[in-house]
Amino acid sequence: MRRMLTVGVGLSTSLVLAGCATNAPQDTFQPKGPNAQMIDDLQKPVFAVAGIIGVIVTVAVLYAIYKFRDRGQPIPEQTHGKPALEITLTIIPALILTVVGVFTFRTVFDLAKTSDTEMIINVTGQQWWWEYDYPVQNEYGITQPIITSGQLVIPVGTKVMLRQTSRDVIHSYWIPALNGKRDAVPGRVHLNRIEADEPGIYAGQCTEFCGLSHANMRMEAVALSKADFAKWVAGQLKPYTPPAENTLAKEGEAVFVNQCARCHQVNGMKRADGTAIIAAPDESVVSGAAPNLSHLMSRNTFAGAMFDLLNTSCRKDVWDADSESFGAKYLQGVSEDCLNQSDLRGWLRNAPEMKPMYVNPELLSSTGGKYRGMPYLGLTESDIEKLVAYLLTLK
Ligand code: HEC
Ligand SMILES: [Cu+2]
Repeated sequence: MRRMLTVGVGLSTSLVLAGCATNAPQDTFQPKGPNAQMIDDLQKPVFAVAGIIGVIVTVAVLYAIYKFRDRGQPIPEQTHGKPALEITLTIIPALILTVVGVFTFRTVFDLAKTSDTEMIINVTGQQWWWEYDYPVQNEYGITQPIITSGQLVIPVGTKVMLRQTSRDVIHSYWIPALNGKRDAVPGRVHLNRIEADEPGIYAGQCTEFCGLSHANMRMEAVALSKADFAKWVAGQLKPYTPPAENTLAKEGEAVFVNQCARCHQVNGMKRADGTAIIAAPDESVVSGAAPNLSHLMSRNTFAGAMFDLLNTSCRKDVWDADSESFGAKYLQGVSEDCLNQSDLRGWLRNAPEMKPMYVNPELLSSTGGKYRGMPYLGLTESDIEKLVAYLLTLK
C-alpha cells in the first residue's frame, strides 16, 4: 500500500513538474494579443471553478470510500428519495453552468467578430507546410499579391483576419499566443482572427493529425511594427534581379531552372527568350503546391518552419532581440555569413531524409506519380554548391 502510494505520488509529481518551463513559446497561458487574452480571461476563472469543484468531489468520494468501507457492519437503513437535497444538488450545478455558459458564449461571439477586420491574409495548409497569400491591400502598400510560406508576417496592433483552407487533408492552425486553434478544411474557408501586441516571433504548429510529417508542420507569426511591416512589404514586391553573368549564382540559376522551377515559382524569372517561367507544382505534387521561393532569404526558417535558415548565432540575435530592435534584425534576412549551410544543403541533398515525406516510388502509383512533399533529386555536390549561391540571391 505504502509503496504504491510512493510510486503514485512520485509519478504524478513528475508529471506536474514536467509542465513547468521558463521557455515555453507555445504556452496557452501566455497570451500576446487581444484574441488570446479573451480566451485566457475565460479559461482562468473557469479552470478555477472547475478545479475547486473537482477537489471537493474527489475529497468527498475518497472520504466516503474510506469512512464507509465494508468492515462487516450491518447494512444501514435503506431510504428512498430526499427531494430537498436532490433539488439543491440540481440547482447549484445548473447555476454554475449557466454563469460559465454566459461568459463562454460571450467570448465565443467576441472571438468570431470580423466586422472590424483591418487586414486579410489567406492561409492554405497542405502536407506539411503553410502558404500565406496577401491579397492586394493598397492601404498597406500591398499593390500586388504577395505569396510566402512558413512565417506569417503581420503588423502589430492590427486586426488580421486569416481566411483558412486546405489543399489536401484537414489541418489546424494554432498560434497559442495569438488565438485558439481553427481547422483548415479542403473546400471550405474558415475565418480566424489574430492580432499581436508587440513585435516578435510567435510559434505554433498544426494541431489536426494530417499524415506522416504532421509533427513537423509548424508555423510562426512574425509581428513587426507598422513601419517595419511596410518595409517588409516593399521587400516582397521587389522585382527579380537575375544573378550577374559568370558567377556561381548564375550557374545555380540554370540548375534551378532545370531541377526546381517545375515545382517552385520564382516571380519574374525568365527564359533566355524573355518568356516567363511559371511553375506547375500540380503536375508533380499531390497538394498541387510548393513554396514560392521568390524571397526565400527574407524568412528565417524553412520547410514548415522546421529548420532554421539562420545559423545558431544569427538566429539567437534575431529571436532574443528586444521588441525595439527585433524588426530591424528580422528585416536583414539571411546573408551568406548567417546562412545555416548544413541544413539547407542537407535539404537539397535529400529532403525526405530531413523531413519524412511520402516520396517512396512504390507509393507513387497510388497518387498518379505525384509526391507528397519534396522528393530526392539526386543532385551532385557541385550543383548544390551552385544552388546555395543562387538561393542566397533570393532576398
Ligand atoms: C516535385 C516538386 C519539387 C521539386 C522538383 C523541388 N521541390 Fe523544393 N519543395 C517542394 C515541396 C512540396 C516543398 C515543401 C516541403 C515541406 O515544407 O514540407 C519544398 C520545399 C523547399 C524549400 C523550403 C521552402 C520553404 O519556404 O519552406 C526549399 C528551399 C526548396 N524546396 C528548394 C528546392 C530546390 C532548390 C529545388 C531544386 C533543386 C527544389 N526545391 C525542387 C517540392 C519540390
Ligand atoms: Cu497539418
